[in-house]
Amino acid sequence: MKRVLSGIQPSGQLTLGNYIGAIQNFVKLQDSHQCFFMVVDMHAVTVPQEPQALREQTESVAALFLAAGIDPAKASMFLQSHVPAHAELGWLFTTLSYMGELERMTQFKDKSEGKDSVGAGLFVYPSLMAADIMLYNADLVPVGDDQKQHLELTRNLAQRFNGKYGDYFKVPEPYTPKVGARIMSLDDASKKMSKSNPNPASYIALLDPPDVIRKKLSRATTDSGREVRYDPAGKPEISNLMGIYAHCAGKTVEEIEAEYEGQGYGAFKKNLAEHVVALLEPLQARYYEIRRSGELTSILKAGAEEASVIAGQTLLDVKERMGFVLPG
Ligand code: AQP
Repeated sequence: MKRVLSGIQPSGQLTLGNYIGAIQNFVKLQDSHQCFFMVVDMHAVTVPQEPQALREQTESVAALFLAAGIDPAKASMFLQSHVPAHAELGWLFTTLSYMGELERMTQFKDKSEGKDSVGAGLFVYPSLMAADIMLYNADLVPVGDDQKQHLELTRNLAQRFNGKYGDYFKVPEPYTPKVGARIMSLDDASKKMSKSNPNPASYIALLDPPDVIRKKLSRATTDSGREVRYDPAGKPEISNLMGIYAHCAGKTVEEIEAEYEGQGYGAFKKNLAEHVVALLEPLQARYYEIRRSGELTSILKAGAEEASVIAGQTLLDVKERMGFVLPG
């Protein structure tokens, strides 16, 4: 069975972008692949986090995984910090990484832009991400478009390791949705929708109540004109909303164009909100049930135990190949 690994940072409230770009595919892949899905809490601390908020967001992301349909009987689900091999292989991969290639990462440039001081963790985090994937020798990594550059680095590091120490790692492939791999901000279609955006009107959070969703979508910026037509270059804002519509309603963009021919943006946005609400309402109900049940702790413990078996063996193999003296 092919292996799948992916993770999401508990760096804010999960958004519809995270769901469409990544989580939806996690759920799809768990039936046919051996899957490992993590809440990457060690990545979240590469930017400042309040301890209480980090704890809450970490549990929230894990509960949202379950609410979205990840089944712990099919996929191992765990917190990154519960499997210490991630930090250890992360360090070894940092030593394999070059400053120049890390400096080229656009996410680092975006997140460090205009800041007086930037943590070193933010700079080396792509090496940790590479280690996350390599620990499970994953074949496929379901991610949104914004993570493709980090995955390219992962592929390079895997090949670099294999070149130096002999073939060991697979070279993983990204797995992205055809439409919706990059959901854009509701207030600015030149920026991706992001959970850490300080403006909540820029994203739909998976836990936004129905009325908040309706309000955010009715106020979402749209291009001038009134034609509901999919043209990401010429009409980026309406095309972004059409991508969201396509996922939530299970329709193609061509079907949506036909449905709204001659109707203008108003009817489209109103129905879009109802499709998003219909998708998220049952997910939210399951989420609150999961939080109340207290089952999360044991699911995460079991997931970390399953992951540790594979991660621990990889780490030993890597250290042996690199020339470390293994414990007797
Ligand atoms: N706007 C998006 N459209 C499609 N996919 C997206 N993803 C993120 N934003 C979009 C995908 O969701 C997963 C989450 O990855 P992450 O939590 O490690 O961080 P990220 O990619 O940096 O996502 P955010 O929401 O923008 O988080 P912050 O604000 O903390 O940086 C990835 O698979 C990502 O591609």
